[in-house]
Amino acid sequence: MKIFIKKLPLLALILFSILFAAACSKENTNAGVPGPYDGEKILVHGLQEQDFEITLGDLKKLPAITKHAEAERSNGEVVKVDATGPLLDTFLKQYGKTQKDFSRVRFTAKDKYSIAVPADVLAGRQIILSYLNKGQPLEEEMQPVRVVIPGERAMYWVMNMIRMDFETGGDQEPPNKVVFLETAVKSLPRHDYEDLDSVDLAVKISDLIDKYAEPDDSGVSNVFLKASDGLQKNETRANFLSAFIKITGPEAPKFLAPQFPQGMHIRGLLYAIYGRTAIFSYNEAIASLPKLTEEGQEGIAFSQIFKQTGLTGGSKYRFTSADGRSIQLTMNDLGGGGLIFQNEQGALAFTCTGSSGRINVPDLLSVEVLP
Ligand SMILES: Nc1nc2c(c(=O)[nH]1)N[C@H]1C(S)=C(S)[C@@H](COP(=O)(O)O)O[C@H]1N2
Ligand SMILES: [Mo]
Repeated sequence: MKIFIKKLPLLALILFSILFAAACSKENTNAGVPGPYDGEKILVHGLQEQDFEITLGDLKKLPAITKHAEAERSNGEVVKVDATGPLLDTFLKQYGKTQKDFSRVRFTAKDKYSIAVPADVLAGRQIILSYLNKGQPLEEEMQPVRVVIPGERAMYWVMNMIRMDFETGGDQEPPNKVVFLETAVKSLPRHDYEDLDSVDLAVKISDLIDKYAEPDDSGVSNVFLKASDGLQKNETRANFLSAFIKITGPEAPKFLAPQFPQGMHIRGLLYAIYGRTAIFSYNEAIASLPKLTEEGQEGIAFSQIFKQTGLTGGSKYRFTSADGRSIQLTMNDLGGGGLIFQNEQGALAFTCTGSSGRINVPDLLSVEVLP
């Protein structure tokens, strides 16, 4: 009896080990097990000369891993998974490639959700093309694949994934022009837009770009967007041009489109870079960036525009007002500073004091860096 009691912990340990091993191997046997969605296709673009399709069944034949991962949703809840599937790198190895060979990988879902995983995430993270969660097949609305990137926010975890675009090049050149959203929208058609139980005003991004970006935009394939809370995203040119910017109401300026799932909307948009033109929101900047006060006027420093957008400095700048009038200023004219502010009538303006004394630009529309 005494002996039996003494040995009980050992027995328990052995029993536990057997059960634990069984639990693990159960998960491993489920990896690769055939299922009703194995014929579902995923389109692959940018990996070979021609686009091609693979099936979930093909992915199930690759070595799989299982990883626990947690991520915060936009509403603050935490999503927890034990994701099983091959790594994107395991898939790419068959074609002699790795994640690091690409500037971005865009995943697109059946529900039209899409997101580009940027180079820094590709370089530092494991990307799981998961088809099991906690050892069980995915729910129908997530089939055939849920992308899981442990350590990254849930916006990258594309469920229902049916297309992968492997993109090279098209890296963002620094902008050489800034267009101020608040001035630009004054001359554009406004549309009623229903969002979050309120009807607000929005402009079509295609109207904005037609009127204010460089006429030759044939080279633009990717658009970079940044929100004041730090969110950064890349959008395809087509998605960007098909969308709206909501300019009044909750969360404005907000990038959105009726055909996008909610998760693709961007609230508190600070700027978007299209080609070499940055569309910049003064309202979002004044609400989120350090303020500067000059002679009793509160605004933001001209230098903030450079700091935020990566606009490269030059020796001369062209400041343009809404009526088309413009003025060229040198570094000396600027006196190394300058303030962008909103006057009592709500119009944007620029002011600086340099070697030519005080200079004012009313109704500020844009600033260009001149060669
Ligand atoms: N197919 C698809 N995948 C998606 C989305 C979507 O709308 N469609 N939303 C993304 C975003 S923005 C988040 S926060 C998470 C939400 O995951 P949940 O539905 O488990 O909360 O899924 C991501 N994957
Ligand atoms: Mo989200």
